[in-house]
Amino acid sequence: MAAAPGLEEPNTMESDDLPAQETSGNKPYDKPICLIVLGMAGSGKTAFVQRLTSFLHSKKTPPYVINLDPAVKEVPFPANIDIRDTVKYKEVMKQYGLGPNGGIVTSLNLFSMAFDQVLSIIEKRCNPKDKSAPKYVVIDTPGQIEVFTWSASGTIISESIAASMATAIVYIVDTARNVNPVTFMSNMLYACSILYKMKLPFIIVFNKADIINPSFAFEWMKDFETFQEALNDDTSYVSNLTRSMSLVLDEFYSHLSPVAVSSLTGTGLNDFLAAANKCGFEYEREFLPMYEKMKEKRESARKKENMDRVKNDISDDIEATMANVRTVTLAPNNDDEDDSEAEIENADADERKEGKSFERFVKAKPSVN
Ligand SMILES: Nc1nc2c(ncn2[C@@H]2O[C@H](COP(=O)(O)OP(=O)(O)O)[C@@H](O)[C@H]2O)c(=O)[nH]1
Ligand SMILES: [Mg+2]
Repeated sequence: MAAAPGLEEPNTMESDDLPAQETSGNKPYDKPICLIVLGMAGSGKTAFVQRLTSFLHSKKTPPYVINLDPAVKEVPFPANIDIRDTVKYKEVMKQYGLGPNGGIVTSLNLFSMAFDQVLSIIEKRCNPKDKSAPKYVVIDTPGQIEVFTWSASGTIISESIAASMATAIVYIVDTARNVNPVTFMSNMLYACSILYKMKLPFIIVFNKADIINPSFAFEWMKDFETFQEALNDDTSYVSNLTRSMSLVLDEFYSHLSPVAVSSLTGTGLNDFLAAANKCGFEYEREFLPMYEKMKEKRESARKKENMDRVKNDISDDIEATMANVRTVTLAPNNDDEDDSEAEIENADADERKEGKSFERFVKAKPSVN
């Protein structure tokens, strides 16, 4: 394997040493943007959210921060919404007889059921018309990545937010653990699968840049021949597969904004914000139309569901009315017997007619559905 640049370097890297991002000519995206922070356990999601939060505070643009990790002991940043205030993960484990992983997944599922309320709070707080409203919503997710990426709750949460404001996935990579090209490739394949699942703009953050300069990863992503060279010494089945996969991933890389960051020292955060800014425009250009269609579909499904409920209620009411009318018809009445019988029969016929005509009206009105 070719040695990655900076592999033996001490932790002396400054911001200028990091790969430069294209920041010039970027118009500022002036609406709020939500950043969902994902990554393997220990990659530094929480540390990144903490560092970004304090960086944004220092720039006088404090973000709106949400912690979705129910199992974290201490949240090292000021969270505006903390899942732990709503769901006690240890209680969930006890109540449902679950282990730690099941407890975390179920806690997130329970939280996602009330996410409509959370979303309306976020929408109110981040109203784009309010000049002092937060420009960034930052979400920290549970340590184990699959809890969010392969659960129904993760999809519900990310889709609900993305239907309401610009949203991007921030995928954190532990650079020091990805110097091996085969490990790097498997991490990128995971990132790729998340991109296709989440259908949102994507930023790859090569974190822990203070330990090792991520320029080797940038090279591998830019030029697959360099990556193939890194694999040269390895002729195993996995590395042969990796070689072929690298060609496939070329297309994936072309849609990415990779940035090098150290959550320990805070280097690279300006580059990160430039990438987030680009994602805001990308969301509006490529993803918003899809989310608007999804919103419309969901809205019309909701309308149809309400209409079906109304139809059911109506036919229940008609049946109940008919039953009443029949009871009244059968009840003995000695006064003006003939007159009242005739009246009831008329009412019965009228009810049937009204019921039928209302049913016809409902059926003939597809636009209401
Ligand atoms: N040197 C260094 N360590 C980091 C950096 N980011 C995170 N860490 C450490 O990596 C470990 C895991 O970080 P954490 O944020 O808890 O990871 P999470 O599970 O993804 O939330 C902690 O010990 C952090 O101090 C970084 O940029 N540089
Ligand atoms: Mg964490």
